[in-house]
Amino acid sequence: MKNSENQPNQKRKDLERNTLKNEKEAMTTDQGLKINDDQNSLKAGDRGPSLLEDFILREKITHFDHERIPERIVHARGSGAHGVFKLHTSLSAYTKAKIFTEVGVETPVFTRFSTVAGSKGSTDLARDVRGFAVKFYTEGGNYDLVGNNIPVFFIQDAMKFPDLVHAVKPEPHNEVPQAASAHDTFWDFISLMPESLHMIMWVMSDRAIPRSLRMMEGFGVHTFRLINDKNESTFVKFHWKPKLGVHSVLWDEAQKISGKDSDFHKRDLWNAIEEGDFPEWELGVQLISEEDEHKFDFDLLDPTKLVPESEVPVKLIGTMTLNRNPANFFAETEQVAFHPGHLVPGIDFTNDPLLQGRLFSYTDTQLSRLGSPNFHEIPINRSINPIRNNQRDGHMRQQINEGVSSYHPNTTGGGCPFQAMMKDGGFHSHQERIDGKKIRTRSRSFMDHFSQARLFFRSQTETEQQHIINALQFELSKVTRNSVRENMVDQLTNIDMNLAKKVAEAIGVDIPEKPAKPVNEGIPADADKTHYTSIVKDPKTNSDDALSIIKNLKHAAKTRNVAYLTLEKEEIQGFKELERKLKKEGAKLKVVSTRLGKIQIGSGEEVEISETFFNTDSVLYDALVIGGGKMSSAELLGHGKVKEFAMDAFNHCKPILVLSGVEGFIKDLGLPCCKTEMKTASELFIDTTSDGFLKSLSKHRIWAREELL
Ligand code: HDE
Repeated sequence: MKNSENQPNQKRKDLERNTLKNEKEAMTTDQGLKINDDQNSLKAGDRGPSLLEDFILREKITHFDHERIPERIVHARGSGAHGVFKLHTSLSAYTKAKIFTEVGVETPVFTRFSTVAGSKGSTDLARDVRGFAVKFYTEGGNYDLVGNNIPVFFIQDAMKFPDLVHAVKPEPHNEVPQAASAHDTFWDFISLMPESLHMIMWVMSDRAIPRSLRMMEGFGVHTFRLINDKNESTFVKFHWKPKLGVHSVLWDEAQKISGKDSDFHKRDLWNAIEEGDFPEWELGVQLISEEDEHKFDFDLLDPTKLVPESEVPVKLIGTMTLNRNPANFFAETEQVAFHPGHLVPGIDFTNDPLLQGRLFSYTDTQLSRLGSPNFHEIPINRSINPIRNNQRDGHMRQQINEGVSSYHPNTTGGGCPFQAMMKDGGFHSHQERIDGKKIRTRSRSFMDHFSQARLFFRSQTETEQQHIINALQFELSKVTRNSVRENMVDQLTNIDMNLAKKVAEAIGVDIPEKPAKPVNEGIPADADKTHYTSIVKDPKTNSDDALSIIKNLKHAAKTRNVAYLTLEKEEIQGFKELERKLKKEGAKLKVVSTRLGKIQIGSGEEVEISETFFNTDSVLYDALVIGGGKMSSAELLGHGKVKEFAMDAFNHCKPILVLSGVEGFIKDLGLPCCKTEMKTASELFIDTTSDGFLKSLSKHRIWAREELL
């Protein structure tokens, strides 16, 4: 018997022996009874019927039958990790929240990233907003910053949230499509809701198809308040800036990844943490004084607007490092319960009507999802500050409250628990003067729906603008009702005529000649229409570089995966040298060939073939090396999968290194751009030296190649 075959058996034997030896690890029922036979149910005779008496079988099956809980109504699919937040710059002039004043203190955190529309088992690479929720376990109680990877939202008022979610979820008659906005109901709703257009620009941009959860920005979205120890308030917008920079994949790539590895983001986050490449983000704040509340040409309370970084720079204050994977997905990532209303003294809300609605929704949803008002007692949700109050009982109560007193004020419990003074950390809502009629309306200051959509589009590079156009063409081409496509093009005319024309061209809609009158179907029948008419104007600034991914590109090859393609029969040359260079930059080189096993690498050494052409794919790598050795171009081309691998890498603008001897391979690939004339490697933006390749890798993609396609 070969050694490799023997190993698992040996392991199994060791395991069995240990289990028998270690009495403490004996299997038990939920009541603690040691189980002797977990393989067979209790029967009347060898081949007879099973007996109702078999409480062990019943317990096991009953528990299994109730294993599932309702998934989150939105953000059902997620990945989480533990970590720490460490402050490096104090905000003590603005807030009394200790996490933002005590420099150097490490606060434990649990962070969950998610997609929004898809169900729990859907793909990671859907075109969608990503949730970015952080729970800080502070000594003053849990603080949750429940944000997204896009700084604005689709709607201005919580009242519209169920409509938005119904529109984007799979259509109710046939439950199609899963985790996709490219369908009639979503675009019908959007085409009638101009307030969503700014967010639509972001969702159609590459932000909605991140390369990795580790390479996304995060935003608190709403304007919040910081409150200092003099009870003075400063408006604040929160930002998370990833240390690895912001990077995305291409839409064609995203769709293919969804088929090849729908856990791509989950696996990437998990592996990075397991390998010690701990993802890091800088927390940043934009601070706006109370006096400046009205100095902007939009309303700070409107969640469809951002504060341009060109107007208020982001001040970086601390670092979040995710350094530990959950031990159990269900217990931690699934059961974690975030809430924008989980606050600590020093942070407070504003009257943003979307935020105000969220403050109701999150506890309400946990009651049906986790099934009890005691969800705060689940380990992942527990505050590190002891809980003392007069809330009692309820399903699955864990805390054993002693004594006779469960009310306040009392003498029976010696007056405990006491109310905390403000100076001792007692929470006190910010006092804000409110004078107004009770009225169901939207402020006129919320009616400019286009200028920031335009600012976003105009701030993008040409490549990024083209990606937005491509995304809109794709999404709207999936809409079956022509009237919806027309309405959508009308909406786009108010953002940018060129954008609207290019989209119209591809989706069978008449090319618009002038901006259309904005629609707003949601106006109540007897409302004053002038109050609701959209304001169409230019943004104050014409462009803000912070909004573009490419203009802020962080050059780094760190944690990138490079595939080294080779046919198994050849000894591969120069591998060690290349691996060393990549390793120095933090990148990983993996050999992909026709079979698993080992391959010779020159000096008599061997290297592991970690993937094969049949179990992996170009879209799962950041870059490609086409191996040296004695393989001929014809041999490589003869292998269909090698060809497909290389074509995809080329089309997705990935760095490619062609080692000497196989340069001809690329020329013979039959690239669309080379049909009439032969192009050289450099004309195709392909590297032939490892140093050039490393530079390309650190730039993420060779966008110039898109022009050849
Ligand atoms: Fe949420 N949202 N949301 N949301 N949201 C939920 O709460 C809701 C909004 C966000 O990883 C739900 O526990 C309403 C904006 C994240 O567990 C639910 C409105 C932003 C997560 C809910 C919004 C978010 C949620 C579903 C409009 C960015 C996942 C499960 C008024 C600032 C948290 C749950 C996690 C989850 C309601 C809008 C972020 C139903 C009513 C804006 C990251 O309570």
